Amino acid sequence: MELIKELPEVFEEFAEQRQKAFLDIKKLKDAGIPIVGVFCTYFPQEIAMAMGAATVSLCSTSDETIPAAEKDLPKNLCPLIKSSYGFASTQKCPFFYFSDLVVGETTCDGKKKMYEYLKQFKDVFTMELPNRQTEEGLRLWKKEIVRFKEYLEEKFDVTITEEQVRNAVHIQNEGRKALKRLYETMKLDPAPITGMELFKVLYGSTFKVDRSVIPGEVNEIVDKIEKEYAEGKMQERKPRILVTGCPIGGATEKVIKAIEDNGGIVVTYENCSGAKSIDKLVDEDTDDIYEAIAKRYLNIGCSIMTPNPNRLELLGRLIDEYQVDGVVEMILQACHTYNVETLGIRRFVNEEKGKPYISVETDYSQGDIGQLNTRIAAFIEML
Ligand code: BJ8
Repeated sequence: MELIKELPEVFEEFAEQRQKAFLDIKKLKDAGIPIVGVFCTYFPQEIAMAMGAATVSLCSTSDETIPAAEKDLPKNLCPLIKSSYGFASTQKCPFFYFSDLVVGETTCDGKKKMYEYLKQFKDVFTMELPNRQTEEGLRLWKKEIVRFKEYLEEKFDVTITEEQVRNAVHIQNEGRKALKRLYETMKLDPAPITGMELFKVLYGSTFKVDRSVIPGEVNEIVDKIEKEYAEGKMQERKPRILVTGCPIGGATEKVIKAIEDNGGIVVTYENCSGAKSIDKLVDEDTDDIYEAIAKRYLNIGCSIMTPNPNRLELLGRLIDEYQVDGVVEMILQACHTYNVETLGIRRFVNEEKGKPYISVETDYSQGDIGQLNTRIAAFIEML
């Protein structure tokens, strides 16, 4: 059995996509294309894409700007929120700098209050996301999506047609299908690539400014992985880990590294860096495209929803389909909604799925790497 050492060139391209996107965005800005900066998986990307805008994920994954943020915000706030605010206030995020508009959603308390202050630096449009996945909630969210469309039309003096929205939905769905095809290669046992390699493509894809290139590029990677696997190139058999919890990226990649440096392999990500943002498509075969978009996004199983059954549904499915040996949950310090949900997640994983579970709480510093390694190594050893 030969281990994969090098990845196809196109994979490397994804790993560096965030840096590349800085230049892409500058070019688009110079060409007069509207830039919309976003933070969250609930953002209905198709609406901004429909008017020809480029959407960019704003910087939020480094501790570099946290000291600056702590001048204005409480210290005991989630690092993702402080980092986001710090990047905005110091103008250190090129994506924020070039954005014509920033869109937020009423998700967790810390984020929605932080958006109020972001208005000092940029135009901010905050969408009212209901916290319940009910019929009433769906009605409100659909109204918010239409309100966002009308806001864009007025602000940028454009008309967004239904055909443009449907076209954007199709592009996004094709991208989701390709990314899903990629992460589904991890159902193979032994796994074909490492969890870090998978993560690099998933994370890199969120910085692809031209979303229509995703299917071609990702399918090329999948074809190569499948071909090499058939030829015997794969990873060693290791305990198969599912990662859940808060979004991972930048500083918190240390958790993936700790798992894979200590004898495990991440075969699936349930969080916003993985399946949560890709799993479901928008129904294209519908008379009411706005309702279909609203349904698809409202059903995302984030801990800001109460109750939050869709997280358990996805988690259970992934545990089964990926033959998971253990679940690692990463909680960002002061993230109350995910932290409170750990009790229900632990019970579900232990009692309903019969699998071991560990939660690790961390921030954006690198000071706890020793402790993370010790705890995760002990967890993997008992699998
Ligand atoms: S859909 S996970 S991207 S809200 S970690 S800022 S919840 S205190 S990031 Fe998230 Fe959208 Fe949900 Fe995904 Fe608040 Fe928690 Fe911080 Fe969080």
